[in-house]
Amino acid sequence: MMTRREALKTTALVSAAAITLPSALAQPAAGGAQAVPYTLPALPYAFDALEPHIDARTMEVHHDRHHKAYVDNLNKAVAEFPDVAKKSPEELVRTLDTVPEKIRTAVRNNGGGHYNHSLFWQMMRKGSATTPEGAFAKAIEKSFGDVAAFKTKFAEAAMKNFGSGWTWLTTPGPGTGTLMIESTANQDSPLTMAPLSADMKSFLKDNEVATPTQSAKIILLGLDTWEHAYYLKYQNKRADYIAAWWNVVNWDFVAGRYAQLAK
Ligand code: MN3
Repeated sequence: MMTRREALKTTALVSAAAITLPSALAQPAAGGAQAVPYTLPALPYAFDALEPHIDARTMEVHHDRHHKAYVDNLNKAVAEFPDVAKKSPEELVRTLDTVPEKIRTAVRNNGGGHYNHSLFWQMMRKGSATTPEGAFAKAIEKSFGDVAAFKTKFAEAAMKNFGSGWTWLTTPGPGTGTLMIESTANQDSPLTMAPLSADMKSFLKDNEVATPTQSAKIILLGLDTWEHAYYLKYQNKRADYIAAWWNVVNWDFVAGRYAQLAK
């Protein structure tokens, strides 16, 4: 139960956020709840759509509880920071350095969690397995030899990522035609740039080079290797989860992102 003082404080925070947010972002929430800047996207398929590879109970808990918690905690973190709340989840992780220090860790964890999961649901689909095609298939061949070799390397990286995190297929930027496999810890995003060292900052300044504010990297595919993504069905057998996950990868979505964003 909330005390009266807490309830007043919550109401005040929510009201302040609702007043200062641009109207386009004040999405009407169902059930008469207060509008918030970030909302949980619906799963693009039923909880049991990915059976038997990813079980319905895991999908339900993962989406309705874990992803929802990231969204709720992100909204709490930005409640008093309307300039931050204006940014899309992708902008948040691309420009994490500019987020006020007071809420940077909360945005890193929960903004990252919201963005990563919003992509992850779309990277899977119900139905028969497909294979990479078109320009994206050519890029896979150029970077890894063939699709089988890519899958082996990706699975190895996902197995090596100790603890909770994600493994990603990214490209350094549009037009490079290069693909990379990389892993991040927790809900960190490969789109977040490492902070520049003082030496690098002064080098850039001395050479009159503008300090880069965000990376040009693009995410094509991501695999959630947190135990909450597989423990109910696979327990400690992450390798089995990864092997099963290839059956539900939505290659059309991944190839579409490549064709649209990275060519
Ligand atoms: Mn997860």
